[in-house]
Amino acid sequence: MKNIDSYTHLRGESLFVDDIMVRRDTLYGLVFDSPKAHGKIISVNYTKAETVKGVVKIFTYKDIKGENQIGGIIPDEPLWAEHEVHFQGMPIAFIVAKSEAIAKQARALIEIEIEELPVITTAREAKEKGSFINAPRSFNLGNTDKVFENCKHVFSGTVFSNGQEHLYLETQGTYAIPMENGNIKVISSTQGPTSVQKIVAQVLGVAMHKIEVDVTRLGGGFGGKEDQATPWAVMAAVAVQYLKKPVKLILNRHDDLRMTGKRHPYDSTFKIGLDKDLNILAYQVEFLQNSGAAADLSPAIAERTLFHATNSYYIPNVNSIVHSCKTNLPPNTAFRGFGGPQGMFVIESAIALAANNLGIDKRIIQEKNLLSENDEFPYGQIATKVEMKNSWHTALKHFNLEKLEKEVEEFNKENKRFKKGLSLMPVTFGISFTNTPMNHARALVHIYQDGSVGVSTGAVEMGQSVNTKMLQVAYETLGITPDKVKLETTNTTRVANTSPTAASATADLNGKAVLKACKALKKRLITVSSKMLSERKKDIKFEKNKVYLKGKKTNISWEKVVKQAMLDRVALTENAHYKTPIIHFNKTKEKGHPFAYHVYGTAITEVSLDCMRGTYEIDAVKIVHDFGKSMNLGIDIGQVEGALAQGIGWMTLEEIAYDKDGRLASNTLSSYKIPDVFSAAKKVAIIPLKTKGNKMAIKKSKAVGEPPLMYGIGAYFAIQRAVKAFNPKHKIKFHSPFTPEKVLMSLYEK
Ligand code: MTE
Ligand code: LUZ
Ligand code: MOS
Repeated sequence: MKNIDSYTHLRGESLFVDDIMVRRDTLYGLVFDSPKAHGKIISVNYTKAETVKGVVKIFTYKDIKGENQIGGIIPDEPLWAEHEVHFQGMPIAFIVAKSEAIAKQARALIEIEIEELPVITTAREAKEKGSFINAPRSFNLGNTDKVFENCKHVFSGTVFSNGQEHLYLETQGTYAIPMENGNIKVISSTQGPTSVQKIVAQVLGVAMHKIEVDVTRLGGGFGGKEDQATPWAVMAAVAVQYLKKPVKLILNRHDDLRMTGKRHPYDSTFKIGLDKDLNILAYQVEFLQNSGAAADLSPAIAERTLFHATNSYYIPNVNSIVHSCKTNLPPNTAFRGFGGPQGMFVIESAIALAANNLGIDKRIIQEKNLLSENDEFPYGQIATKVEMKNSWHTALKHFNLEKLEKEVEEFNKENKRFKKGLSLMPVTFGISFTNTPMNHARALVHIYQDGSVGVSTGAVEMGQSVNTKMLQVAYETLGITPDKVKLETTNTTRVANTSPTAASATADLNGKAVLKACKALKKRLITVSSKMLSERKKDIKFEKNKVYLKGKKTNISWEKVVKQAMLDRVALTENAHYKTPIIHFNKTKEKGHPFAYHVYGTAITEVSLDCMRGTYEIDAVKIVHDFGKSMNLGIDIGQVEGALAQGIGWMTLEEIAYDKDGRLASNTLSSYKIPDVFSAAKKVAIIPLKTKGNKMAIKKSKAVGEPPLMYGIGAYFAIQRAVKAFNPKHKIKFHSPFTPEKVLMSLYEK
C-alpha cells in the first residue's frame, strides 16, 4: 500500500502549519533572542521598537501569568530570559505585530546591554569547570579493572563526534487561536502534542483542558520537534491569552538554525582490552555529552548512549559513564538515534584502533564478538531472538564480501591516485522509550453509520508514514477496504496524555491500540451479523466490506451490518489503551529489561577516494536489515534509505561550527553542507532479513525509524581504510565528520 499522503504531497495539497487558513484578525510573532552566549542582562530598551507602526505588543517574562518554565525533564529552562542569558539565540522577548515584516523592523530597533560572562562551548571544558546538567550515569558489567590486567592487547583513545542540524523542510511553527471562555486552540508542528498542551497550560497558569493542541502533519521532525516545538507554541499562546486574537509564528530558516538545539556533540575516551584470540574482554568508556545551556532531553539521550555503548557486541566486562555537560550553546536535543549513534561510533572506533594497531582487518574483531542468543547487555537485559549473526552472515554471503574485498585490494594495487575502502557496520538498536512509563498509547475509532471509519491516535505523521500503517491495521482488522478508513489529525481532545512520536515506537504503541479498538468493534458487529444470519459467530468473517459465512460470500454487506447495529443501538465507537508488557528498568541498580525487542542489521559500505583532492564518493551501501515481518516494505525501505543518507551526512559532511563566543558560524546552507544527490550513495541495496518477526511489534513488523541511521557510521571507517591505503603513515583518528578537508590533511600527513 502506498503512503496515503503521496497524492496530496505530489500535488502540493498537503496541509502544513503555514497552509492553514488564518482568521482575518491574525497577528504575527517574531522572537527577539540573545546576541551573546553568556551574560547578565543590564538593560533592554524596547521603546523604539514599540513605536513602529503596526507593532501590537512586545511580550517578556513579565507578561507570564503562570510559570516562566518550559523544562520537560528538569525545570531549568525559562521561556524568556529574565536576568541572564545562557546561549546565543536564547529567547528574550516576543514581538507581536500586524505583519512579520513589521515585527522584523521592530526587532532591529531593540537595544540590549549585556555584561558578558565566560563562555563554554565544548563538553571537555565544561567538565573541567564542573559545569553539568545533572549527576553522571554509569552502566557496569563484570569487573573491567581486574580483567584489563589479564588482557593480551589493551588500546585507548579519544573520539569526537559533532552535532547535526535536523533541517526538517518545514521550520518550527505554530498558529494559536482564541476560542470562547479563555480556551485556546494551538495548531503546532510538534512531535509531542501533549507536552505542548502541558507546558502551554503551565506557562499560562490555566488547566490543561483549556488548551487543545492539533497536529495535521509535520514537514519532518527527526527528533527536532520532540521537545523544541514547544517554546514557539507557548509564546503564541501567551500572546493569545493577553490579546485575545490569533497569533501565528513560523520561524524563518535563519532564526530556526540559530535558536534551536541539534544532535549532541560528544567527546569520549575509551580503553579496550582483547585476549590473544581477539575476544573483547573489557571495555571502558567515558562519554562527555555537550548538552547545551539547559537539560531539554539530554539526560534521556545520555542514557540511550549507555544502552548502545556496546552496539552489536557481547563484552563481558564493561564500565561506562556519561556526563551531561552544561555549555553555552542552544540546548541540544533528540535526533534520530537519540544518543545511540554517538555511543556506537565510539565502540566502532575502539575496534578500528585495535585492528589498526594489530595490523588486521577490523571485520575480524567485529565478527569474533557479535552478539549471540542469551548474551547479557550491560544493562541486564538478556538478548533473545538475536538476529545479529544472521544479518551479518547473510550480508557477507548475499553480497559476496570476499569478492568485494579482492576487487578493492586489486584496485588499490593498480591505482595510485584513487583508492577504495570497505567497511562493515553492524547495528543493534533497542525498541521502547527507555523511560518505561512512556510506553503506552491510545486509539479512538468511530464507525460512522454509513460504514466509513475515522481513526484517531496519539501518533504524529511526520513523513515516516505512521498514518498509512495505522490505516492498514484498521482496515485489515475490520475486514473492510482501505478507502473506508480516514486518519484524523492528532488532537489532544480526542486522544489525551500521549507520549511524543519518538523512539521509533509510534507504530508499535499506537498500532497495538488501533488493533485492540478495531477487534472490539468487529466483535460487536460479528454479533450483529450472527443475529442477521441466524448463524454461529465463529463461522462469520468480514472481508473487503462483505460478510462471509463458513468461507462463502453472503449477500450481506459491511454497510448493512453497520446499519443494523445502529438500529440495535450497538456502540460503534471504541477507545483502546495499550501498554508494552514485560519491560521494566531500575535506575538505582541500572539494570532491567527496558526494551520490547531489538532491531538488527548489517551494512557494507564501499567508497572511492580521490587522493589528490581529498574528495570521496560512496559507491555502494549494501544492507541486510531486520524488518521482522514488514507490514509495508515500500515504506520501510524508504525509512532505511532516508536514515542512511542522514547517517552518512552526519559522519562525512555536516559540520556544525560554533565560534569561541558561542555564535553559530554554520548558520546557512552555504556553510552547512547537507547530503545531496552527489553525496548520496551511488547504489543502495536493502535486503530484508528472513525471520519469524516479533510479536511485540505491530503485526510482527519491527520498528524502523531510527536504527538504519547508524549504518551511516560505516562510511567513516570505509573512508578511513581508503586513506590508509594511500598513506600508510596516517595515524588514524576518530573525529567526525570526516570532511574532504580532514581527509586531505590525513592523506598527506607525515
Ligand atoms: N521519517 C521522516 N520522513 N521524517 C521524520 O521526521 N523521524 C524519524 C523517523 N523517520 C522522521 C522519519 C525519527 S527521529 C523517529 S523517532 C521515527 O521516525 C518516529 O516515527 P515512528 O515511531 O513512527 O517510527
Ligand atoms: N525519546 C524519549 C526518544 O523520550 N525516550 C527515548 O528512549 C527515545 N529514544 C529514541 C528517540 N527518542
Ligand atoms: Mo526520534 S529522535 O525519537 O524523534
